[in-house]
Amino acid sequence: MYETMVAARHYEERLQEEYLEGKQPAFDISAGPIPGELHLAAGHEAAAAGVCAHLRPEDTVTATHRPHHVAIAKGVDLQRMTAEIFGRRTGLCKGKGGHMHLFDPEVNFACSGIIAQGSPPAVGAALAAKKRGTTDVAVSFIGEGAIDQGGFLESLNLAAVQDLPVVFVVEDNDWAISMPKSRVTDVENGAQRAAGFDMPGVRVDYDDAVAVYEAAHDAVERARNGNGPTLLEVQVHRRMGHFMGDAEGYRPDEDVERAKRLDSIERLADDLREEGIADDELDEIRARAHERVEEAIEWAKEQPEPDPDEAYEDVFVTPPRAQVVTDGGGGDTDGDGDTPPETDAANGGADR
Ligand SMILES: Cc1ncc(C[n+]2csc(CCOP(=O)(O)OP(=O)(O)O)c2C)c(N)n1
Ligand SMILES: [Mg+2]
Repeated sequence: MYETMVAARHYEERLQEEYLEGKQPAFDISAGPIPGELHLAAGHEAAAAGVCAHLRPEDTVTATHRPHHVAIAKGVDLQRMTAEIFGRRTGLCKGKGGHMHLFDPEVNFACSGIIAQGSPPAVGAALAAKKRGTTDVAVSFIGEGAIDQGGFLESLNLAAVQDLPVVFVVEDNDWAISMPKSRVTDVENGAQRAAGFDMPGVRVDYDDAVAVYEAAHDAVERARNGNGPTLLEVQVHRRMGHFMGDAEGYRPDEDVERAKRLDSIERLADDLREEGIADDELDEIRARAHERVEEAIEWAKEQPEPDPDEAYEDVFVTPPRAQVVTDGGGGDTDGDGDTPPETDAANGGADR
């Protein structure tokens, strides 16, 4: 768990550096080696490591728009995940998904930029496991800002009524972008929601990886043994902005300082030292984790960019291009010879 957490933290710190390259001075979100938004999970590591330590590759995990720590803990291929984040062709989704859309069927991992979107598919995976008679479980990670979403609440209900092997994990970092949780929900903590669905609701009040591990043990075992779902909330801390480039003007300085002070990785290192693990050994683990991250980033940056012609592959519908109204002319009106046949068939070839 320590190695996983160190790797996850180092990964986010390195991605932050890479991301900011070329984006200044006027913060151009599309510039630099990682185009688009980037939500980093520094400060959330204990939740991912403590829960995923109980999982096998066959178990399903769905994560959020802030997915890297969970993906690393679940064992997603770090090189292909990094290539995806850098928008490269050998990425998990051929560079078309980006950092919020990582899918690794080898270890049954998925995530989404639509908040609470992961809960229904996790319930689906749990239902499939039950119908197939396996002992696989599913885990749905969401943020505390998503606990009032209909998809999440309906997922709790279906999981409870059918006793499905699923664990709902709420990562409570106190904020949903700039919105403090006290302004959007009246329950003191997300675990209380479980009572309305007659399932156990457990909250780990501080991001102690060992406490998360123990709470997750009970929840995962309960699911594996056919005894139904659990809702587990873990207090975590957002050490960075909501996304890279967030100036956090809404956030009190004390809150930022507190998040930095309460470091779950340091806490776990202290626990390990108390258990007699030597500093040398901790250094070795850290070095190994850092090396793995550096190798993945180096590898990803050497990967080819996708060919623009591949943009229309792997899509359900060929997106319409900019429409140019012509007086009855059809087909390839821009003369570049690449008229997508579906588009032309759908609109009669009359406009492009
Ligand atoms: C359905 C939906 N509504 C709104 C958004 C915009 N949005 C992106 S992240 C976010 C807040 C998420 O907060 P939380 O669930 O607490 O996760 P955190 O960012 O704190 O990890 C919102 C509202 C979205 N992506 N999806
Ligand atoms: Mg949050």
